[in-house]
Amino acid sequence: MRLLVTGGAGFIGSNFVHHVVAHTDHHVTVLDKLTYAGNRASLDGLPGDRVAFVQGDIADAAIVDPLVADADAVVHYAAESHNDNSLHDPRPFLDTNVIGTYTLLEAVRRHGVRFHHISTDEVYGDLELDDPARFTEQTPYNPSSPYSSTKAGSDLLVRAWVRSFGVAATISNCSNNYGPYQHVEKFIPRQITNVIRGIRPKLYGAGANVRDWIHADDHSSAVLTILEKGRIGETYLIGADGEKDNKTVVELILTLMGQDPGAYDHVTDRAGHDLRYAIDSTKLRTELGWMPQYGDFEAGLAVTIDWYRQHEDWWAPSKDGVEAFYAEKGQ
Ligand code: NAD
Ligand code: TDX
Repeated sequence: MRLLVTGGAGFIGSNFVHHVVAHTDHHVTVLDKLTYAGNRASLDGLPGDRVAFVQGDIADAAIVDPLVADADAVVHYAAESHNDNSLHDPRPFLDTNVIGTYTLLEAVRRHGVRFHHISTDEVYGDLELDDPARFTEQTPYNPSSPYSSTKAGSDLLVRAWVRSFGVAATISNCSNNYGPYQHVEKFIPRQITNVIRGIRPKLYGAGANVRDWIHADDHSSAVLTILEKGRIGETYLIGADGEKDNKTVVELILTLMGQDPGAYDHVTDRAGHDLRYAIDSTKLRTELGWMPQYGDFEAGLAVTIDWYRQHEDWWAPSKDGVEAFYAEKGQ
């Protein structure tokens, strides 16, 4: 297959391109705008006869149209992805997540191309900390932030284009990813690189908020499974039973890096901070036979810490700017 991967120079998109090259014969064209979050170096080392790169905006129909016409399937990762940025300046989230997705949908509709839309569990809002429930494909949409509301909007556009125009699309909603190539603005890489730089990790509020962690490579294998075996028009939730509160994760990072597990600061909480996300991925596991491979979060985190230790050249150019942005907000 010839895959068009949008956002393939970002965190999860680049992990997916590496996964596809290692595990399939597919050819990949990456379409990425290279915003602050995109990094061409995340695709270094991949074979030129398997992976092509085009710099461009998914909201630009003139760029999108010929690339979609040449593809057998589009896997759509490109997005503005950071909640804290969406609280500061929501506009790019509307432009990319809503208008960008609309532009891609119109192109796949014109050319009859298969579409897989990457989304997030945040479209479902949050759960109480003491609620035993987890999100399923039936959970009503209830997004909290400008980021998650634009992702919810993009999911609904995909559903409408399936129903109204017969577009051959699937959707997946995944929980929090960790692994290599994640931008230092995000929770886990921020704390790892803080410790490397001798800065104390920063925990929002009390740190009781729970996230359901999955390794990015498990997300990639799930997306490939849905692309190959998923039923058109269906939504699949992706998760690996990795619920942890933020305080536990910070303490684990400090311990794995040989520091005092209490050597972190509590900082100003995020506005509207979602309490807990948790995914029930029974449908994907039973209907499509997918299983995560990275069962041990602590082992996966240790490998991720090593990656950041060995790739300071990859993350260092972004670090000071990100910390200055957080410092202005008391975070
Ligand atoms: P990221 O911010 O690391 O990467 C986003 C990529 O999209 C970057 O390379 C950026 O340059 C590119 N991009 C942004 N705007 C663009 C535009 N207008 N045109 C073309 N390219 C553009 O994000 P990520 O964490 O890798 O997330 C990827 C996708 O996965 C997003 O759709 C996100 O909603 C979803 N998701 C993320 C997580 C997570 O834990 N990070 C979990 C579930 C779902
Ligand atoms: O310095 C920090 N300290 C802190 O306590 C940062 C950056 C975050 N946090 C908290 C906020 C969250 O409870 O850690 C948790 C994780 O934060 P993020 O890495 O910003 O992720 P989150 O807001 O949960 O969203 C992520 O998962 C779902 C991705 O960024 C989204 O793109 C995805 O949709």
